[in-house]
Amino acid sequence: MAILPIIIAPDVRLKAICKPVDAVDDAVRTLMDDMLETMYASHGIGLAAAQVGSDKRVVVIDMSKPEEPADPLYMANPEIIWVSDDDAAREEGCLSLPEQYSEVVRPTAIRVRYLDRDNEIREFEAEDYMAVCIQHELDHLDGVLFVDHISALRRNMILRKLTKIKKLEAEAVAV
Ligand code: GNR
Ligand code: NI
Repeated sequence: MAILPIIIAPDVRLKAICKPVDAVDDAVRTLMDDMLETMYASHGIGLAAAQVGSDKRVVVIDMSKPEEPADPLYMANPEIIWVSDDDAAREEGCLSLPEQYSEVVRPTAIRVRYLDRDNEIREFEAEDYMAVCIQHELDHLDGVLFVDHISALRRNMILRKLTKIKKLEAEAVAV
């Protein structure tokens, strides 16, 4: 397993439409394992392949609490096949937008279909925070970040802040 660098926005690699996997084979399982290790190392609850520079439609999620045993969920080619009529606003963060948070309005419940780590088709219904996390991760596969769901004013404020931090960090490395 390996911890991979997480791409920080703004970055064109976070805007790409990712490609479906043909099947969950050993190469995809290695990607999933590396993503999970990277996610745990960053204390995230989900990670999409695009965030570590892959163009695959692959997501990992673990919403277990720190004191609970790990409960990893591995998804390839996930699709949302049903959403509830009711929406709710919840605060979101993103490992690719460090220390930036905004309320995002999304359906409160969803049904998702995907290929699991053993290449088996599975589906289940999720609500509340799990539904938020799945929708957030699936957005990444289509180049969508949580800031794309908020006002342009607030989005640009966050992206400008990150651009500034990146510039300062690049200068610090250059010295
Ligand atoms: O770790 C994460 N926390 C989080 C909190 C609220 C809503 C979504 C998320 S996902 C995020 C990790 C991440 O960036 N996944 O793409
Ligand atoms: Ni994210």
